[in-house]
Amino acid sequence: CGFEPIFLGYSRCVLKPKTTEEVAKILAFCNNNRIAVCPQGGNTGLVGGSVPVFDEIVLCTSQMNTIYSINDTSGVLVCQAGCILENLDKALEEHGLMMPLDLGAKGSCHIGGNLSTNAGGLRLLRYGNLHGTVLGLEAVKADGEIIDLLSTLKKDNTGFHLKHLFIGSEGALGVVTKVAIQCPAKPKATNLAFLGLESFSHILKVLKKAKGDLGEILASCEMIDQSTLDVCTCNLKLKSPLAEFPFYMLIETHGSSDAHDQEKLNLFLEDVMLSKLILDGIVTNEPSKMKNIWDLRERITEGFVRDGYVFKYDISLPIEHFYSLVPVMRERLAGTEGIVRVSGYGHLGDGNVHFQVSCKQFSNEILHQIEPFVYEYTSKLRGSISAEHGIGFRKPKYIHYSKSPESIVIMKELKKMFDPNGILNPYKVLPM
Ligand code: FAD
Ligand code: 2HG
Ligand code: ZN
Repeated sequence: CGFEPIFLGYSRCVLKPKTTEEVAKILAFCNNNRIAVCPQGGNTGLVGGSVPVFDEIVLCTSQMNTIYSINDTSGVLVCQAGCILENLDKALEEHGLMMPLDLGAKGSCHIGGNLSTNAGGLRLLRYGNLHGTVLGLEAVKADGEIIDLLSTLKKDNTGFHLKHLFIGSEGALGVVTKVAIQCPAKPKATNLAFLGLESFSHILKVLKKAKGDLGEILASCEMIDQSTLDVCTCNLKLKSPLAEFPFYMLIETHGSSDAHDQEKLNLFLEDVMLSKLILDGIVTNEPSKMKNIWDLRERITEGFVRDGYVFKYDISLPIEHFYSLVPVMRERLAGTEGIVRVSGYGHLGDGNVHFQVSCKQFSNEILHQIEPFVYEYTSKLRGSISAEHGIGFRKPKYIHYSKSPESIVIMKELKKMFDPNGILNPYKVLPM
């Protein structure tokens, strides 16, 4: 993605198969010879799942980039797992369609990687997650057996829904080779509002009102605090169209009629302005202006890297608690040397906050002030310690904060059944 890697790995061998049959042969050989394999897509994952941590061979899907079909009427796209998300979006545009997911890493991440992490992103609020939009997939088990689950049907209740096991399993149960995905119509009208607000309680009120007033056209609802926006304006020198406010919201609408959508959006904005829920705001449907605003959101990950070392947490919390970790942690870390910022932003409409503590350089002392506190805090509120990025190499020992001992046992049993020799992505996802 053009910035420093978070995890450094080591591998003597990278294989780039072109077909499912080649993947099957590689896995059968590795399984017979007990060679560990790390499946890799665009390598944009944020928890180290795609990094060969010891001596695994890398099985990279970058050569598996064929689009098989796009059906204009049903909206179903069928393609190989190594297609880059942004390329799929471009190919769909000619058919009046778009991908149901969008994320800052779209220029590099692969659809197979997206499935394997059950990636969320910026428009999940409107189009749902991949467990809903993926109609079918093909995967190869650790022993090289090809499992054809590549249905293109919207409804199919015949037996257990095995595809879901591969969605979000981070390459631990098999290698996804093909995907069938339901794509929505590309909206004819897109509008984007960027709002400045005084407090998080106002954010909650604006979110509730946006859901009620914008209804079916609400596509994204993101929030950024001032300290986070600074990583884009100060570190990356991006320009914000608004003055400084404690909080910001991005609200995007997708619809089929500009006049209808603008009327709704303008009435909503007038109301929130008059009732002083927002302090200032701009709204635009000009593509270049929308891109500049989305850059302020999508380039946050990159901006943080310039702070030094970033402790990052990807957390789901009940919506009232979405931002509560930030003030709690600011107090906990007050006076600690080397801290650059403690801040939060994220997918407000999905209850998924990205919480970070950035420091000039890695410090064990700071780490121990944050962890395991941050996981205990999340667990007490019955939140998730990984909302959308997965467990990868970074978090197996923390999975119990979000999953019961019984469910971890079942996960281990499933792993044994799919991959009895443990060759697929060892040391990842499940605790040893
Ligand atoms: P990789 O990083 O290569 O792999 C991720 C995991 O999937 C690994 O465990 C790997 O072993 C496994 N894997 C990859 N391909 C396959 C396959 N074909 N079969 C089986 N296993 C496989 N994530 C979000 O959810 N929402 C966001 O908004 C978001 N924004 C991001 C913005 C930036 C700037 C960056 C750098 C990352 C962002 N991410 C986000 C994280 C990341 O982009 C996603 O997790 C993405 O889905 C990973 O895709 P990838 O192809 O890069 O997978
Ligand atoms: C986003 O929403 C991504 O921008 C990345 O999920 C979050 O860098 C991160 O922690
Ligand atoms: Zn995110």
